Amino acid sequence: MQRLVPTLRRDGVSSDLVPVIRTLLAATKEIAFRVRQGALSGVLGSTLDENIQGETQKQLDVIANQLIKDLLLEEPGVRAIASEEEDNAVAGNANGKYVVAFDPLDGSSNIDINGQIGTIFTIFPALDGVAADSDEHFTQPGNRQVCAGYVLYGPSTILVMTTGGPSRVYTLDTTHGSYLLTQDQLSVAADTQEFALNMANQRFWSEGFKGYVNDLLLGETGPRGKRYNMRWNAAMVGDVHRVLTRSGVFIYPSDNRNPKQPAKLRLLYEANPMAMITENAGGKAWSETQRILDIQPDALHQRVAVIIGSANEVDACLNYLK
Ligand code: AFP
Repeated sequence: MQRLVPTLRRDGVSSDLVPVIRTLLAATKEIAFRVRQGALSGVLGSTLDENIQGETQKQLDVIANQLIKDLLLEEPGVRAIASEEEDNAVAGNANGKYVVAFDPLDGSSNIDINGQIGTIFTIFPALDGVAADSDEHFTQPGNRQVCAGYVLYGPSTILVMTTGGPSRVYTLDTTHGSYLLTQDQLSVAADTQEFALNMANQRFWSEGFKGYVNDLLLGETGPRGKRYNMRWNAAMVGDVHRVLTRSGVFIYPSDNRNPKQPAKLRLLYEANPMAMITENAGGKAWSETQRILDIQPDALHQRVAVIIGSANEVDACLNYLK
């Protein structure tokens, strides 16, 4: 089985970018270890406890953020980082060529139930002439990403990543601490009979979206003419991984629960990387009115609606929203 670095070389990844990816993934290996320790992770001593000044017991999501942040800020190729857990961009090396954004522990409510959780990340080129700590580095549209990936901490630890070419799957070999290529190319079927969305929000949806879901539920007796099944993990990383593996559509639509927050998921470190991975696996990723990767961000923690997965199902959903 091929290791990560030879695979990156085969994909023509720049020699400046490889160490940035390796550093990021080194942090995920430590997180994977912490996740496996579960409730013990906050009480067993390790080098991490020394790194986080004075804190010996931390929530896993705080630990995950600190780990990725600490390692990336020491990596010479990183100009800045942004995280779901940080209000603003944090400066790294002023000469670094890349900026990295991440959701350190997606699906954090699943920590307590021993369910699926993950890390989602994206890498952009740093902008010339822009201060290292400026949020501006992170307001580039997703079509400028040079790498997008997620690590799913499930029964095994899986990395799904694209550097512009195919979306590839690696599995963490815990005996040697290496990510090994286990699926050369993900490919999402265009059609599906599976959807993932939080049905509890139904009354807050637009009429168009209600109509779409209503027709899914009618199954073979309705206009869609086939029976659908539903799955919901409460962790985007797990739901999107299932969609990419078995086909399906993952949707978090806009809603009117809170007028100040019409959508839930974050563009920078959730929607954009998942959109690039999905498109490079042959799927489709839209917000309600445009391709996610073409959205021009106006804020670091901007939220967007997402419709991601099997291309024909994404199109079918979009038809109801016109
Ligand atoms: P947290 O990681 O902040 O708990 O949120 C996870 C998430 O943003 C995304 O991964 C899930 O798809 C979504 O929230 C689940 O949201 P619901 O609370 O509506 O189930």
